[in-house]
Amino acid sequence: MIHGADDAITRDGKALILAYDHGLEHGPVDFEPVPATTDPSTVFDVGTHDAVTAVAVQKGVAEAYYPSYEDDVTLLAKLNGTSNLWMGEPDSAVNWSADYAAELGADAIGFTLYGGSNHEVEMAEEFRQAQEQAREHDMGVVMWSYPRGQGLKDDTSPDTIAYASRLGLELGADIAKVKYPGSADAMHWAVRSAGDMKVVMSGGSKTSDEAFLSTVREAMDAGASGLAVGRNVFQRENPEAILDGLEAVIFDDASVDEALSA
Ligand code: FBP
Repeated sequence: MIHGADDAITRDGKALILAYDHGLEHGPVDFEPVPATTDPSTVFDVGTHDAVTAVAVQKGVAEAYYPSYEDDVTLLAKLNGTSNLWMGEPDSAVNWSADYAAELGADAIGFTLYGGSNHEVEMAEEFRQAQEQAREHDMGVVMWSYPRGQGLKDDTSPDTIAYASRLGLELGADIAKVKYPGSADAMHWAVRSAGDMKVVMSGGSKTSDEAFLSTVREAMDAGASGLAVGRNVFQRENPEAILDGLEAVIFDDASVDEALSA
């Protein structure tokens, strides 16, 4: 971790990353709740909300849509990703380099590591190359740290998530994005395990406003540095309203009740 490398994708040291790589990872099925989100412009428009510190997309979406948003949106280049059609042991193709992402104007890279997968070793080596290239361009490095694979019984247990965040520190990320381990205590352990590196919570499938804001509040109280979220924002008819609430919780330390009326 290099102090300050993540400045461009944080505000007051906190991050609210809007993830929109679902078209690759899950397929267009994720756009069905709000069909307009099939068009990347719709989600880039959401990404211009003040609360959003970066928008994470894959190469093709960045190439085609980011040029129209470069003044209003901070680009986080999600370098690897694989479709849901892949049925093998968890793995992720590297679809673009940090060099090319820098050329397109990205301020940070995102990279998935499936610790525990039979492909962990190759993925870590690919991460090494991306991380070192990102350093040359002073880009922030965000690890989607998702332990999963044959050897793993429970991919959100407290120890697994603490290990996930620790992998980010050990391998040189500035921020690790981890699944919520189910309790404030477990999240606190994951944050402590990461030393000085920032840990953000992953959004997950859509829940109610109150349930979602409560979990984010818990994560923040446990020391998280924010959130990386997709469906819980773009699958809402009014994504701006939940972003207002998230902004209150993450940046203004608001309670859930205050955030619900933000
Ligand atoms: P959500 O907030 O919608 O869960 O998105 C976060 C994210 O990491 C996306 O970047 C990615 O597309 C997706 O989750 C992958 O989820 P999974 O591999 O668990 O299906």
